[in-house]
Amino acid sequence: MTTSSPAIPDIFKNTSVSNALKAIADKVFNGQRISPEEGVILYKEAELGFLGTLANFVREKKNGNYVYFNHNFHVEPTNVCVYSCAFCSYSRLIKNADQGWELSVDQILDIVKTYDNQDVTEVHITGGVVPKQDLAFYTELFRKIKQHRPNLHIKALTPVEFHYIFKKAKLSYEDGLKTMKDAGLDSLPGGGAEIFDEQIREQIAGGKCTSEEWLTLHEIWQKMGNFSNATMLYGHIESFEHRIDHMERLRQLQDRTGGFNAFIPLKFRNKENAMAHVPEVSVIEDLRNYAIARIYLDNFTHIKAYWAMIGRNTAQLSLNYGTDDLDGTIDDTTKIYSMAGSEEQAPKLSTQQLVDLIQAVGKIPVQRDTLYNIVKEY
Ligand code: V47
Ligand code: SF4
Repeated sequence: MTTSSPAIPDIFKNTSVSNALKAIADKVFNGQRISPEEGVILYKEAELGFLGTLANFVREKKNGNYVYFNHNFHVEPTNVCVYSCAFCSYSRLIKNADQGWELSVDQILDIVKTYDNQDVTEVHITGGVVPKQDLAFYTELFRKIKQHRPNLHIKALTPVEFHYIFKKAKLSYEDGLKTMKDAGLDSLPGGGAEIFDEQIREQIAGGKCTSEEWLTLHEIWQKMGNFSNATMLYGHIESFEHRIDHMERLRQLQDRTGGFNAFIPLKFRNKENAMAHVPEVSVIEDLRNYAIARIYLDNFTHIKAYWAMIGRNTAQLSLNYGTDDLDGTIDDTTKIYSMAGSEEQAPKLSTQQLVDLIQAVGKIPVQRDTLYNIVKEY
């Protein structure tokens, strides 16, 4: 969907806006890509109103007034994990496995079957990393889900799990991903990206797949003709430069493949984890971050506000700061964010609640499937 280019709004001709910001606005309104240096200037200098105007312009060019959501549910096969990321409130170390859960293939299938009479289109499967949940486990699980419900889109696992599972199975990334796809895997969620800067990653998520490995796995998957999402964990010990570096690496990969559906900024929540002493950023910073992501990632069609993590009120506000997607109904099936201190302690929204929330800010609700095919416009 496209709209014609407007005249530069008067607020940007005002002398209180620096020449550097005016030059960035000029580029954005002319459909030109901004540089990493300009991205950092936006983080350091631009106020929220300025960013909102630019982000809205880009958003409307790409998605008009549409706001997308889907009917989905999550399955978290385990909250036990061989890793111990400092920001994670959810996982239990493998030595404390008795404090966690580890579902079997049949237990997961039973959860999937509880949705038999509901019009969900997607199951999102991800959780901790444990030796038992290996290649055989996931291929059996995907096959059984597809046998039971062939049209249910399986969005599952991240490079964190793939790297661990394929290494153990002595498979190359190519062969491993092909095996997963043959078993029924449809697309990849965006998790495990955290922050790509190697030094910060080592401090908050040391030991799991590297940034290079995360990007390589997505590149191979996408070059096989498939789609995936990308996330960025922000608002902890990273700098603005690190956020731009993260988005720059994604923008370059997207130029090569076009395989990312959506970018999902994830706000660091600080409850009951090893980084509880790090304060959370403000809602203003959340909105600025969404807007800069929308401006910077000119080759991503969708920016998702994941309401289970950010809370429905901030997610709703963000629709005027560049986001166009709210994820889905979720049905109270994820614990990752409630355990980390999200406002949403039992994340579940009905279609009507999502529709009302979107219409209240003057936008058009659109139910989609995982690949953004339109199911219904409201
Ligand atoms: O990689 C964990 C994040 C991610 C915390 O692709 C935390 O559609 C904030 O990737 N504070 C997993 N974030 C979830 C994820 C996701 C969620 C929704 C939709 C999609 C999609 C993907 O959750 C992890 C990590 O970055 N996370 N703990 C925390 N304390
Ligand atoms: Fe494990 Fe993922 Fe938590 Fe890290 S973020 S400890 S990989 S469950």
